[in-house]
Amino acid sequence: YALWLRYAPLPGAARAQLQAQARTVVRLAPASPTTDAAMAELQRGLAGMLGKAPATGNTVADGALVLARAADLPDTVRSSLALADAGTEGYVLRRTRLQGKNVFLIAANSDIGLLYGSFAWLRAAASGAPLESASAPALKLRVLNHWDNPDRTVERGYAGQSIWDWWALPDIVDARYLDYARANASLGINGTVLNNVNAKAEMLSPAFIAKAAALAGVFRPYGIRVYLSVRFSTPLELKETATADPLDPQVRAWWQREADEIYRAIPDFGGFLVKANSEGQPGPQDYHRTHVDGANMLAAALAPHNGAVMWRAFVYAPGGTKTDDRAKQAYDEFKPFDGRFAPNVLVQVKNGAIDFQPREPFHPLFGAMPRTPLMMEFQITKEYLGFSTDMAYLGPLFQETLAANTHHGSPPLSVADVLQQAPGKLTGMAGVANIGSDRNWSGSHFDQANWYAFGRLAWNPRGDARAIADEWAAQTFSRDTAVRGAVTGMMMVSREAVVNYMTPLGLHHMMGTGHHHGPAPWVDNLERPDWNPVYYHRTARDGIGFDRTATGSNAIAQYAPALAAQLADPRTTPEQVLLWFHHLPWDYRMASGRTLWQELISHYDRGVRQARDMQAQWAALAPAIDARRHAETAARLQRQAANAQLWRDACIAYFQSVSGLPLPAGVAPPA
Ligand code: GCW
Repeated sequence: YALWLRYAPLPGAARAQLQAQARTVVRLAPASPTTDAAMAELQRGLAGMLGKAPATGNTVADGALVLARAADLPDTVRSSLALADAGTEGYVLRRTRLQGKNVFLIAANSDIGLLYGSFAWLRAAASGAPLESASAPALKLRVLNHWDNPDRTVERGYAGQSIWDWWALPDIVDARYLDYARANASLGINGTVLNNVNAKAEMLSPAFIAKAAALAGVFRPYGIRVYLSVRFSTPLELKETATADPLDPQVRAWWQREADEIYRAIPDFGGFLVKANSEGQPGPQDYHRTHVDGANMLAAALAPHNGAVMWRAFVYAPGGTKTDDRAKQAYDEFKPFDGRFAPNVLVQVKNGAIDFQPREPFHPLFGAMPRTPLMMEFQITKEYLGFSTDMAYLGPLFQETLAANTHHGSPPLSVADVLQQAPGKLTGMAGVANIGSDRNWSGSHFDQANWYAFGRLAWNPRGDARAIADEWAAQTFSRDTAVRGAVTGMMMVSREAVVNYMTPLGLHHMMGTGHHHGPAPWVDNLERPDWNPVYYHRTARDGIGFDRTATGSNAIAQYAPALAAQLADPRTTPEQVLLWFHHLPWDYRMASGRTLWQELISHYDRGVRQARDMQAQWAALAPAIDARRHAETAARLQRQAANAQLWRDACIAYFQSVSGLPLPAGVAPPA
């Protein structure tokens, strides 16, 4: 339950060292709900790590840990800190002399900076990192997207029910909401969309706004703003208007009134997230209007209150007939509107033009809309990566996407650069939450790391997945080098293992229909062609893979010319996405010298071995991990090893059933 905020007792030497840095905790900044929260967290953390909470006060003494805003410091100290770089949310952690005393200073320009600085100081103390540092977030909106429904079910949630107890709110406010706020603030997450993008009109009823306002009250001291997903046809469904046409004056007036009402209840309300004209959701196209018409109407309603619209680019046509390749639709629909969205609109682009697969190439919209703020949407919940049963640490997946070279711009921009591209404009990153009512919050202990990694990378999209895993493991399991090293090692392999045993070499969308767990590459009879796995892998007698070059759907043309040229040729296409872009014969020669068929089998086999290795590595950690968390993880790893084998055997048997190929020499048939 404690997540990474366990504040476990430190070993002797480290304890003495830390004690010397925090003999007392002194607040020079004025009291406020946010600095109260910082003081409380420092007290809690130090009590845990040192065995005893230090005294607090406002007198500077040697060995004090001091919380101070720029305005609270003498000029000489202030000017030595380079606080300008900290901006409105960053912090500086520095040993210094203050009023003639040796102190450790947590300094910032704002109260929220002090809270973030306090969490950073505690993180460093708990994980044994250097206490001195300075940091500021690279993106403005760092937001969780809950896919939580008013009935407390969670779409693609694997951690129990929604943590929002809608029925009890607003009168009964669960203490857990405060821990939720602490955990998010510890990472710098500063927004939360409370409800599912497949939104219900009732979310905008006065009753729900009051519930959202109660949550906003808990989150406010922690710098977290509340947002809501809205259903585009809300006024029509609530029978307040005769249409939901975004250019209809009555509809526009309704949204304006609605926004005003929300802001009366929640003065710092963040804004709206919208899924429109996608998977059957209503939207402006129902009225022959555009995404721009729809987004800008909502933006106009929110603008007087400084609210933002996050308009999703995850769209695909009903019937699957609009284009020959679902991967192309978002680009086709949005690229022409570059520069036409209101300044308080961000276009939220899903990671992957298909759908949060274990591996997808980065979305071609990144870099293609230089005049529009684009927001990244990652999925933290593991819809396609084995739910919360299989271990898959997503840090490497997020990092791979953020670091990808778009080949747009000069010098060429990475995806992370694109997210930061629009100076003075809104920037952001969203993560579809994996949080639920389970005692461990995320369905499994290791899934907590995915929430953690998302938050750390939303703060710094250039962060390193391994360093983040190590830092998480140190706080969550043990500071011991061998233990955290072993845990980090497993984590760093886990996502690639999943790719290997599910969808290696660029294969995608072969998961079981509807639930998306387990293999179902053979499914070909769903009501929409682009829901069928066979649509994506195109296994045939002659070969396998989706031709997205000029001889096929030509989706590669949506990338910058230099990248498109590279992807046009299988020889210059990275093998890890080879079958995403090419349909190739079974005897195609891979870089290893093996045939494609052999290589495919070796990936599946490697995935199975990696899953078994993780199981063995975890078993060896038994003496170092508490029995309960060890057993709960061991059970999942055992299931994962079985799952990996099922995937391998099912996929290979299926490929054989179509290709007629025997297993290559030297490969033993499954036991
Ligand atoms: O493909 C999908 C998921 C849906 C989800 C949708 C989306 C919220 O399977 O469950 O709906 O993506 O991202 O809108």
